[in-house]
Amino acid sequence: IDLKELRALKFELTRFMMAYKFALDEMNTKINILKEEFNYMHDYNPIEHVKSRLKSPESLLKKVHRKGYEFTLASIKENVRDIAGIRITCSFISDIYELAEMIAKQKDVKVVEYKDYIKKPKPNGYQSLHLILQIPIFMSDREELTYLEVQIRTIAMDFWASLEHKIYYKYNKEIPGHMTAELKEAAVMAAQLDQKMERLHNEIIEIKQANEETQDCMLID
Ligand code: 0O2
Repeated sequence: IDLKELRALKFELTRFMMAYKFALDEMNTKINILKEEFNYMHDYNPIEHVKSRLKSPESLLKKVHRKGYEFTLASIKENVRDIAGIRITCSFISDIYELAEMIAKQKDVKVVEYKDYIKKPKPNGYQSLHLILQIPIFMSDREELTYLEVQIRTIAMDFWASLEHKIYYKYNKEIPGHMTAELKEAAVMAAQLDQKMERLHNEIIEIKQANEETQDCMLID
């Protein structure tokens, strides 16, 4: 490969990755708008935190190799749909579905895949809602439809997934048998905690609504 070819390749690769960076920028803006407006309407903030990342070149190459995809930009673009990833941590399980719906019903967002690992957790206990989206990115000379993955989970789900991920890599992806069972047990406990918090949250909403109704009645009287 000569210098001219190398320059052309670098140009192509940089432009390829730019689309994903723009997809993240666009999605982050959408999430911030939803967050602010939801806060205004419902008087509380359903989003605890948002983290976005671009897949590293190393991790991207590993995935292409592992899945046996063709090594061309066109094939990578079509097959690797999590080059741009956003993880949203919500307060309650119901917030996850509400937020997913708010994202999915936007006109320029197409939900390509909807993977509900909350209703149906992975065998190891992993829980999260994954959306593979396609959004248009408007470049100087074209419109590029770009895939991105949005993972939405509660704080408890995130806590479990972060530590499980650390343990998984600590043991070089071979977790001892008893730990697998204990991790799954921990995932069930995290789910129970989420359900308890959801019940408390609903109770508080009901009390608040009842108080508001009483106040309204008093105003009318
Ligand atoms: P990273 O570093 O987070 O990007 P694939 O994406 O093709 O490998 P699949 O089945 O299409 O697999 O996607 P899946 O499993 O729905 O989602 C993959 C991503 O979800 C992972 O990305 C993790 O972020 C997360 N995830 C899925 N399963 C688990 C799990 O058991 N434990 C933890 N901690 N996270 C999980 P990457 O690319 O593996 O890593």
